[in-house]
Amino acid sequence: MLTRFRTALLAAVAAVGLSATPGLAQEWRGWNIHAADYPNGRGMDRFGELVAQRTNNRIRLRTYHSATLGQQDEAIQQMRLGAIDFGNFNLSPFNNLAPSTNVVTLPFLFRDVGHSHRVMAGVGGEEIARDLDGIGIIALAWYDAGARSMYTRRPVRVPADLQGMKIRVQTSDLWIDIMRALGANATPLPFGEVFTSLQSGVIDGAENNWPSYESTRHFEVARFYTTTEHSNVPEVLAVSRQRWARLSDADKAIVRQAALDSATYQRELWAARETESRARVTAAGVTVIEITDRTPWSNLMAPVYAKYAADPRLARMVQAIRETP
Ligand code: BDP
Repeated sequence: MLTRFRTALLAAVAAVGLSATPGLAQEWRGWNIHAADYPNGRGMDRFGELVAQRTNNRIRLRTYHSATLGQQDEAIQQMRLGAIDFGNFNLSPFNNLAPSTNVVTLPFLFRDVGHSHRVMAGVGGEEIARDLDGIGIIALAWYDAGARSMYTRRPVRVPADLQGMKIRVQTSDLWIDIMRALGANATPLPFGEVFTSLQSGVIDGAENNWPSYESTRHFEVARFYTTTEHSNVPEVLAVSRQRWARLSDADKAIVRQAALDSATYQRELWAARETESRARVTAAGVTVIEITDRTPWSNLMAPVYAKYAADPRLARMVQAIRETP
């Protein structure tokens, strides 16, 4: 109720802001789930600096870090309404809204980070941008999110260890199917609720990349990290269609280029932070269970692929991604 009220209020505020005369200074509100010093937060702040610089402060961006504007699913709805102007989102929370985002979430699809960059610069990026546009969100650039692995309160060495465990996932049917295929029970929860849910034992584990596992302090309550590296789902830096539609072509070009420049910066920071976060949690005594042969894990994904590849468009995307060098 409160949430709905807040969303309506924000939409009203945004509508007033948008009716301002074009050409006058405008301030955009941006959503970020992570802390300001996380690579994504720094990327978004860089985006804002570049836009301000290149428009002589006509367009000023302010990023609200640490999910102060709400959790991810709520923020996506607010972007669609134009109540939030820009944001950095993981692509999995779009799985039920934008079909092509399922493809880049699929387990064990990307060979390495270079492969994912080439896919996002080509077929993956194009298809996803088209689907996001269809729901009122303009994709500007892709941020890195590394590989996601399992982390749990009890050790997981083989898939059978997950049998019956409650594993937190993002809101996405595909993630529920992935966990089912692994024998676990998927528990969709907002990111901000994972720590206390792990602590209280409401869930047995979750899955994420090294920087998120570390920055959220989930490692203090889930002490086993199993390097399944099962998904490399990337992130998007996006602007609401309401804002976008009111920009001149020249400003659109400035905003897009600033987003691309910020992604180059975020990707550099990301690579360094992955190493740093891993070192930090290891120093804090986390048990890292190294998976060297992922075949037993990827074999279990056959039903997941069969289900999602039943859609001819998604099947074509999977094929094109496999053929991307
Ligand atoms: C992090 C993503 C963030 C997601 C979070 C999650 O950067 O956008 O909200 O995972 O699992 O890696 O919810």
